[in-house]
Amino acid sequence: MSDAKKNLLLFFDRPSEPCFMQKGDDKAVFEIPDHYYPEKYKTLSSTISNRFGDDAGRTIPVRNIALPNLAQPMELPYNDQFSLFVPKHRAMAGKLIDIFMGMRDLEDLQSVCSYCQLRINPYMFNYCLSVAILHRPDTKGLNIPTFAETFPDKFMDPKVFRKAREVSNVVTSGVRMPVTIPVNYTANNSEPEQRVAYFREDIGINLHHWHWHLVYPFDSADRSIVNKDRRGELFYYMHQQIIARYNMERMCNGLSRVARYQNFREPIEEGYFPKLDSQVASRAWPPRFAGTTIRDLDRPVDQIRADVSQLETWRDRFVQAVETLSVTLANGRQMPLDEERGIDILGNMMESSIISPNRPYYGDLHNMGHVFISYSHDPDHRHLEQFGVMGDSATAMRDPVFYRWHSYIDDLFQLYKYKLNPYGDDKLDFPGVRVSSVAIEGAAGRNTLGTFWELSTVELGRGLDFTPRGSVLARFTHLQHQDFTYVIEVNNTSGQSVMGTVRIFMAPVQDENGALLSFDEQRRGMIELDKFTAGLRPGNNTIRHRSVDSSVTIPYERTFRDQSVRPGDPGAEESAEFDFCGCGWPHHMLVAKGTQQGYPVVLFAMVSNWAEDRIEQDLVGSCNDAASYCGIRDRKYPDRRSMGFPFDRPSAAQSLSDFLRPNMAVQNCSIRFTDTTIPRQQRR
Ligand code: CUO
Repeated sequence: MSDAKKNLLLFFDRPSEPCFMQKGDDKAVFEIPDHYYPEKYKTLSSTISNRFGDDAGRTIPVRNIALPNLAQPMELPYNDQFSLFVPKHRAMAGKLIDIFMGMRDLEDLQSVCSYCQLRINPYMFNYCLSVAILHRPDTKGLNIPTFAETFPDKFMDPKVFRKAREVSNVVTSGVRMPVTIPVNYTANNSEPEQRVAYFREDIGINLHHWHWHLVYPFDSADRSIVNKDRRGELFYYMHQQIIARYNMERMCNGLSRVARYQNFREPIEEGYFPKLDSQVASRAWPPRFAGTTIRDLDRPVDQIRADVSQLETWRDRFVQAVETLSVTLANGRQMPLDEERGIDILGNMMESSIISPNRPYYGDLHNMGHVFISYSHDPDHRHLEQFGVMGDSATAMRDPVFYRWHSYIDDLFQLYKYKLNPYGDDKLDFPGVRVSSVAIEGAAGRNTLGTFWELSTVELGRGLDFTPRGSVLARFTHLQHQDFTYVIEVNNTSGQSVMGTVRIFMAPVQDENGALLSFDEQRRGMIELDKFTAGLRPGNNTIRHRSVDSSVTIPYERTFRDQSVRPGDPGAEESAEFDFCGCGWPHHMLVAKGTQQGYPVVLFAMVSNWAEDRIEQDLVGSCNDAASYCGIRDRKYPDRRSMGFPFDRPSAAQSLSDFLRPNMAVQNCSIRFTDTTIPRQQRR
């Protein structure tokens, strides 16, 4: 790999330290042209380069180029928070992404990065550089560090960093002492919502969400970066699945399913106190008190002036489009919402991006909802406070209100789904293919899933600017489940070999009061666990498929990967697995927690006709093992059916067994939780 390419990664190392200081394990120093030094360092520039250059492991000469106009991205103060949901920030980031995308080669990109790194808000700089690396042809295969490594402050209790400072000089047998992140540190048991804090505050879940929004950005002059295959539908589906998962998690913990945030004039019941510090802003993230109502925003610093009534107007227009199955375009013409494209168009309208239809009319409902909620503690900036965790895709999922908001957003999408005709046999059945049973085998016993707490260790060294160089290990506890295998018995009576798509879902059986769920509620609570292709010989076939190969998740090692153990060069054969594909639900959260008595769930498997599902495309070199929620980079979504098929539409069936066709099977299972904590290393 060329040095210029590899050197780009140094910009992620100790992100708020200037790039003329030593970076990376080999103490590399960028030798920048004199006029790149910001004013405050200028008089010192020769001293600086001597000071950091003398014992540098290597120096990287930076090309002197004619710099582009950076005025717009530089408007965001260096120490402020950065939010993709804030329109002004979005526009600035879009501009900077375009600048990075437009650099004619890697040397020029490196040069403009070195200039920007010294001036531009570190969060925004990192976001834009990540998007550019993901989308430039000449940076393909470059493996950007996970966000938790670069900015661990967005994911962890700040006490960790104080302790990290303390222990960073204490070395035991060559390894620093790990710092332990406490469990359940944001509230005590008087707050019922705390029972699902392990889900909301899971580092892997928050990384997934951040990554998803990184892979699907909404602003750029280069439409191809935004206009990805079925992007709007994926926005709907990935967030719908988050809600389905959260609801099951809540019911496992004796809580009701999440209540929607649908009346913008009413207070939000619960508060949230994030207990996170921003290292860049040197500030604590603001809390939201219980009973807070969103108010009209007037924050000149963020160029935001918006009334709550605007949200209502946008909502009404969205609903009107759904009711009439038609979108009013800017030129006054109507665009129908048909079965093929409808949900995708609505998804783009709701999330709102440069590919949304008639943005001035349909507005920016989802993003501005995040903005209103995240400024509800200081809507007119009189207290000079920045936005709360709902304003940042890396932290939003920590807050209970995230789920209230997205539950409402999901309801608006469901209004549309209820307008569609139920699937008929022609779509559901696969004549000649009969699924006689589905079962789970694993250490917890047949048709039982075992869950427990696991104690893991992550490396934070790269993101901690204040510690002496080297490794800082943080130890934290998260949910985990025992590996298991799906066993599906299929009879192929067609007389010839065929290919099938196996679709596996899981849903709750009872509601929060112990009553059986109606089929419609159960359908909406279906959680996708896996989807894969299987060849079926004539006669009986036993399909065995391991849980660790789920199309929904990425392996634990990828969520929390340590770059230093990466094999080979990016793009090289041996490192293909390790290459950048950080989007994907974290595998340790595949299964809900369950209960100690055993939480009843139903497992569903169907085999659909692959000849009708398939998308012809070359997947070589792509990262495609977590496609269900993330799609595949630069490729089409690898399934022709609607996302969530066959449960994305209402059905006339009264129960799941009514719904079943011969190519489907169900199995009652239970999730049994054991309240023990097992160190990850011991399990391997
Ligand atoms: Cu992912 Cu609201 O879209 O946070």
